[in-house]
Amino acid sequence: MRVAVVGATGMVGNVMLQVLKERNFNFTELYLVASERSVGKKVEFNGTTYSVIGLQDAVNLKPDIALFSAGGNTSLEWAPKFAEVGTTVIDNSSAWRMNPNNKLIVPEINASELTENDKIIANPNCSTIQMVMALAPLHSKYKMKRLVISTYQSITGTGVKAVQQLENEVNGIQGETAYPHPIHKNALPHCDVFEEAGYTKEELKLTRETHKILNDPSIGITATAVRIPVVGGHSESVNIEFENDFDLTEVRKVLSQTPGVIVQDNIENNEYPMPLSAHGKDEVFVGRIRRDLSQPNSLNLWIVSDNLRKGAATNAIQIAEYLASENLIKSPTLSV
Ligand code: A2P
Ligand code: 11C
Repeated sequence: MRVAVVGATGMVGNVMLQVLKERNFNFTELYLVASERSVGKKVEFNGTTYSVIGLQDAVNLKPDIALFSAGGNTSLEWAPKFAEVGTTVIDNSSAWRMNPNNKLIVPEINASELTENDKIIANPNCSTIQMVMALAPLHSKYKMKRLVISTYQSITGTGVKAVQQLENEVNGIQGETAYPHPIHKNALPHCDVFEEAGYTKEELKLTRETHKILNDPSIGITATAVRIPVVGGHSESVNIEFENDFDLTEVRKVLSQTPGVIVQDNIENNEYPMPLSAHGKDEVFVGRIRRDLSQPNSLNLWIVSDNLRKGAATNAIQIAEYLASENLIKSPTLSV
């Protein structure tokens, strides 16, 4: 398998490289791709020095798989060019997610939708992935009617510039900023851009992507997404109203038996999921599991995961692993 990582010099690209290595992803060649600014830059990875290449050179190399995390505009312009030469693109941006012709995949939930004809596959938004990982098994069992979501999101979701902004603010240095306000000692109810009806794009992603992944647009969903000065992962408070009643012990059992989900819920010992403990891990952590006592059939969960891992790099690489294991990747050099 010849693999290109597009956006290899960025936050997610970097973690993609680490995850490829950790999971022993079977690649014969690896192409590190970034903007023209980085072309020729040397990157050490797994004992080899790679020279960063540009997008056109990468297309010309016709990789089997391109893992994209270089922003929506780069994906919109370049993913079709890779697809045209026969490369299977797994795209971490929001560019293709809601397009009816592109699958939106969390492997544990809906990998079976994939076929060898899917040439641009969308990786969902980080805050959506971790949430649906916990909710999908509960939806199958009790049927979700309505979700009320509040997120507490890591600055790593914004990228290198945001991490730099926090560092500068902590050190009292003036510099470029990623946010319209200070992030140090602050909370911004503003993730991604403002869109319709007063909602941010991040809040709309949580709504629309959840409908698409669970294949159920009937679920009522409302979200508030908040950026906090944290680096290890995103946290989410989710209130769920089900159609059917549930037994709390059974809910815990369902969650603890869900692959990729770990229940961390022992309040006697102050044990609950936190970004600090989720950092660097691939799992989704769920805790504070309790009934909402204000109305029937309702549950509260606290869901935490490393947004750069399961929320981005790991999920994308799991998609690649699934395609490889099911033999759904036709080598471009043979098929085009
Ligand atoms: P570069 O480092 O050359 O700017 P982050 O989200 O962490 O800021 O990272 C964004 C990633 O996407 C980086 O690898 C960046 O490369 C890459 N990138 C940004 N714009 C483009 C572009 N127009 N073409 C290719 N890669 C891009
Ligand atoms: C955030 N979820 O933390 C974003 C980062 O749609 O893939 C990724 C943006 C996206 O702000």
